[in-house]
Amino acid sequence: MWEEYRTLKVWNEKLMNAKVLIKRLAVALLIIAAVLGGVWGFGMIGRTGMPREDEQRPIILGFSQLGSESGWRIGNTRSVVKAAADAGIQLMERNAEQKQENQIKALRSFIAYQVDVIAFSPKVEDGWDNVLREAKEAGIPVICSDRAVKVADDSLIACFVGSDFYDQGVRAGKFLLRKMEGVPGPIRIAEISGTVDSTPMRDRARGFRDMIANDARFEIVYSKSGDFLRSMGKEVMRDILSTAEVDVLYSHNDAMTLGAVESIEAGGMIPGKDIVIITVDGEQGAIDLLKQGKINCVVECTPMLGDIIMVLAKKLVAGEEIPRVIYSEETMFTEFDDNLLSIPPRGY
Ligand code: GYE
Repeated sequence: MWEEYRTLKVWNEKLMNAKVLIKRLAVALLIIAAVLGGVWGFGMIGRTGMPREDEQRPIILGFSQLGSESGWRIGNTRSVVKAAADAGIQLMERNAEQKQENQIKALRSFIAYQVDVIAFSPKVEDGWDNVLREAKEAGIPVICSDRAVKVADDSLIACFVGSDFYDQGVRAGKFLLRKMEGVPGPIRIAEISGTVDSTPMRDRARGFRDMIANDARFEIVYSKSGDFLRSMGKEVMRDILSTAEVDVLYSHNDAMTLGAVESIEAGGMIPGKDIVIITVDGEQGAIDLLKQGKINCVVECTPMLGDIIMVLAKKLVAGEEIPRVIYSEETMFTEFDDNLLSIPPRGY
């Protein structure tokens, strides 16, 4: 019986020691959790749990691309992907196939993943307030690249980087004024506009109209959206030729213009001669037609925004000040240029 008692006593002691050990372990774990919680609270660790200031962990950039509707868009995506690789930035790229709801989903997935920065090309200007507020609440800065948004609170966006679309419209108008010097009116214009409610569509239309507004010879007799698609450009031009007499085509992007030229030729007319053609973007296909005299003016809009986006992303993560708006340097190519044939390859 003593023996049993001693054994029991030994087991009891062992049990007690084990209990003490477990308690100590629990306390230690609690302390570690508290310390980690504190560190997290003060943001000393990046959103993916690794020390952000530790160069080991690359910046994570969530990029929502709106689609692949034109050579311009494909060139833009390629520019962002290459620039991220060159800058050592980890890129999460989502293609929204032209749907705003897909872009909103993509932005929400970036917020859930806790990326360091978001950049996106908003298909249209309106309808972003809620998701951008969520990004702000998550402490994730957002760059608008290529197209802009209209939001109630400007602080939801860190900056806009892209083209001055209004100025592109103005330059298109300036070319037309020069082209039509001494030509009696009426001069009937057809416009194939871009994606409805997108910044390039709104501002290219406004800049062009403001430039020709004071010249009574000009009349816009037809205007319809081709959604920046070649197929739609072809279709809308067919409709123009069957419904209106026009002297000038103002097309908001080269993809639609290439489609429109097909319809003009199919209609037995000579593009660039029977109908003066003004287009925007500067894709290789349009420059080639300009060199052939089938297009009269190409207003440049560069898709090469990748490098500047990476510079801005690094500055934002470092907490540095950045400009609210950064416009690309751009030019235009017209039939009046002497060196048309020596325009170097466009790369998109
Ligand atoms: O002009 C067009 C593309 O947002 C500037 O979108 C861009 C426009 C570009 O589909 O080709």
